Amino acid sequence: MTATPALTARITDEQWDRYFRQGFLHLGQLVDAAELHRLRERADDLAVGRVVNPQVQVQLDTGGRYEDLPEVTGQPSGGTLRYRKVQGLETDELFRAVLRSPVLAEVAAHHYGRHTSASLFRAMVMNKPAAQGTVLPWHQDGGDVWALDRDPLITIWMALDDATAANGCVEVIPGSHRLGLVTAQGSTLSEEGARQFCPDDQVHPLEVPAGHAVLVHNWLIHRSGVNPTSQPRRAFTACYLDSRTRNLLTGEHFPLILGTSTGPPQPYLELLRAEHADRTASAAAASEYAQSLKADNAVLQESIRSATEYARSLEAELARLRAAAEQPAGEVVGSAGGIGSAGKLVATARGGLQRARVLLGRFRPGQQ
Ligand SMILES: O=C(O)CCC(=O)C(=O)O
Repeated sequence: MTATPALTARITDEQWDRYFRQGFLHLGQLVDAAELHRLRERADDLAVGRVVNPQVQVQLDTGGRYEDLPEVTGQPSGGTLRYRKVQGLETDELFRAVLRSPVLAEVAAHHYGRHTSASLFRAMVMNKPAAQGTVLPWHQDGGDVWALDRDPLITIWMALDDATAANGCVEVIPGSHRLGLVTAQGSTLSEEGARQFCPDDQVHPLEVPAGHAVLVHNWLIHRSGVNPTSQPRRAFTACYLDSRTRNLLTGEHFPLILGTSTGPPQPYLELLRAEHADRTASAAAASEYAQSLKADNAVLQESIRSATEYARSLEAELARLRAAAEQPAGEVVGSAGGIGSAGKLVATARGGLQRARVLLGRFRPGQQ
C-alpha cells in the first residue's frame, strides 16, 4: 500500500480541535488508486465467495426496512453483489494493511494512549448496491447493546467509491458526540430521540472521495440512506478499541490490530474460566451417564416384555394341562400314561411360571 503525500501520520492541533468540536475529521487520502481497485475487487470477491475466507460473513441487502434485514451468514457460494455488509475483514490481509496505516495508529494512540495496543470491534465493508440500499436509521456506535466493558471511541470510515449526498453517503449531526450516549442502551435512537437530536437543519452529509478516510467519534449521531444511482456505494469501516476491552458476555478480548498486548492478566477471569471448564466437563459426563441409563432401561424393558410373554405362555399351558387333568380318565386321550405325563408337564410349567415370576419380580419389584 502506498500512502499519498496528502497523508501523513501527523494530525495537527488545529485538526484535533476541529475533531473534538465536530465529532468527525477528514483524514485525507489513505490508499492510492491501485490499492483502492484491489480493495473494491476484494470486497466483491469476498461477498460472492470468489475469494474464500471462512472468517468472513456477509449480509444481503434486501432493499427493505432496516428491521427486516436478513441475518449475517457465512460466505455464499455464487453470491450476489447486492450485499449490504461484508464483515470479519480484520482477517483479510489487504484490509488489514489499511487498518495498520500510520495515521490510524496515531489516531488510536491519541485516544487510548501510546502505551496501549488497539484491537478491533469490527472491520467491515458497508455497501449500498446500485439502485438499492437500506436506510440505516440515526444511531450511535456504543452503549449496552454492544456489550463491552468500556465504550469504544473511534471509528474509521474510508470510501471505496465516491460517497456523495446523491448515493447515500453517511449523514451526521456535527457536535452530537458531545451529548455522550443519549441512552444507556445506545445504538438506534428512538423516534423521539431522533426528533429531539436530529433536526433537519443540522444534518450534514459526510461526502468523501474514494480512497479517503474520515475519523468518526463513536458517539456522533449518524445515519445513511439509499443509493438511487447506477453504481454501488461501498465503504470500509472499522471500530478501534483499547485492546484491554472485553466482551461482557464472554470475557474475551478482541483481535489485535496495533501493538501486541491485551493488558495485564485478570486472575478472577482465569478462575471463572477454569470453573466453567470444570462444570462443562461434569455436565458432559452426567449427560453420558444419563444416556447409558437410558440404554440399560431399554434392555430391561425388553427383558420384562419377553419374561411377561413367557409367563403368559406358561400360564396358558398350565391352564390347558389342568383342564386335561380334570377330565374323567376315559376321556383323556392316551389314558393313564397321558395323565402321568400331563402331571409332569404341569409340574414343569409351574416351575417355569415360578421362575418367570421371580424374574418379573426382579424387574418390577413389588409385583410378584
Ligand atoms: O456506511 C454506512 O452507510 C454506515 C456506516 C456506519 O453507520 C458505521 O460505520 O457505523
